[in-house]
Amino acid sequence: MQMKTKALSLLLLCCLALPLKAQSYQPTEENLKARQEFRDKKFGIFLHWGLYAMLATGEWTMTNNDLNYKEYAKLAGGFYPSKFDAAKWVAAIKASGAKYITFTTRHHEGFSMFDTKYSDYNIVDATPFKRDVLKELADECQKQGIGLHLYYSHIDWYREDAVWGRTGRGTGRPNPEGDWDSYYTFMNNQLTELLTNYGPIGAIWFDGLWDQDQNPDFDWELEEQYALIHKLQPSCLVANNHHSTPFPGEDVQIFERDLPGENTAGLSGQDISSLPLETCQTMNGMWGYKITDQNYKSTKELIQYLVGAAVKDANLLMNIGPQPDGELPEVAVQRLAEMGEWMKVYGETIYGTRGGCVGPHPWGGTTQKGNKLYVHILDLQDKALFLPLADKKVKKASYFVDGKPVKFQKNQAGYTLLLNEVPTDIDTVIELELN
Ligand code: H79
Repeated sequence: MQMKTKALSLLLLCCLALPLKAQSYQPTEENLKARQEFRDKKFGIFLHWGLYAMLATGEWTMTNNDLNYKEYAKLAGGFYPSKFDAAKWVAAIKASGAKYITFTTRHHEGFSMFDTKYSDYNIVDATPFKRDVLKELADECQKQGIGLHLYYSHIDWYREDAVWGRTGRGTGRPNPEGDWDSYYTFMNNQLTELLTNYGPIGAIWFDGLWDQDQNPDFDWELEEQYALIHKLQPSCLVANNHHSTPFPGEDVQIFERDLPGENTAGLSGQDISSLPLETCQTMNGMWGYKITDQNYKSTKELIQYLVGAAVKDANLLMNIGPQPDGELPEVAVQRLAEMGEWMKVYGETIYGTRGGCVGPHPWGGTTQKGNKLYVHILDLQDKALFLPLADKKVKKASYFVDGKPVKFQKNQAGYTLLLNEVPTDIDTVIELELN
């Protein structure tokens, strides 16, 4: 009997403690401010760069081809990206109108693209290049006024202390069990370096948690790790690409290869939270440099994807895989420039906005800033466009690009815009002034 009571009270305690623990994260004022600033930025560029660039078949080559970890590591001895120029990268990215760069400091291959004390398997100690590319990038970002976010993999196909999950099982390491305490300490040591030596970091972007999807009880000890990040830089946002709704301690919800609410890639069935949203997407079909992949999305597709994200209240993090010689692919640089031309004209209808009161539709959607509602028409085979704005009063409607008036009619259900012609632009933006 006593045993039973004891067990019951223990159960009760657990039930009480669980939600308490889940609610323990209270973002600071600085963090909340950083979230709003992040939302305002709307557009970032993702850079996937590591030793895998040399093999030119994407960042998953090591596990996909079961490459031996000791053989793979020899790539480092030949890594000399002679054309790397952080100033050139940052300038090309800035020209696109992107407001931040997310850089892979250490991807699943396990190679650190920064100067770290905690492993010699890094770009300074293991390559003839010997330069801390992250430091050069961070300094340039500061100089040219663009944010820097850091991708950090939770999994590692090289380290012997990393616990095996679904991937990286064929790289020849001796022990599937790894040594979690050792690996966890290593990660936190590196995170401390990243948040100490490179100036203000906008976000830490984790990836790899899905690798333990067959072992749902695996304890990644995230809350302590997240707390460390928030302690070191309170305004640094924590994001984790775990393909689930956010966990306590996270400040951003990530989507991979799909806009929130869509799931064409099969990674995004999760509910949408109230946190700032970010969708990452590839500019061709691969994250890391892939020599045979010239299948770049057109500038029109890229702009429409960015607008599609904005009307869904999400940021777009568009990826580029730099080449092994240190340059950004020429096609990517061209796309950046063309997106930038568009953003110079239309940026006002994107930056600093939130998803508008008319939600996403097959024809497009809206963004909103104060009493301005921007109607983004991406695909409409009609001159009339109905907007369900029954509870709003539209004072004025005009083409954003030249200010020319747009006629409109009101009925009980809302407003119908009467355009001069069927829209053919990448994005025909109509600015509505609401009362
Ligand atoms: O860094 C880029 C990719 O290398 C990494 N995330 C982006 C940003 C990534 N690659 N693939 N994925 C993420 C998708 C993961 C797919 C999964 Fe699975 C399908 C995870 C769980 C099911 C692959 C198959 C891993 C486990 C099973």
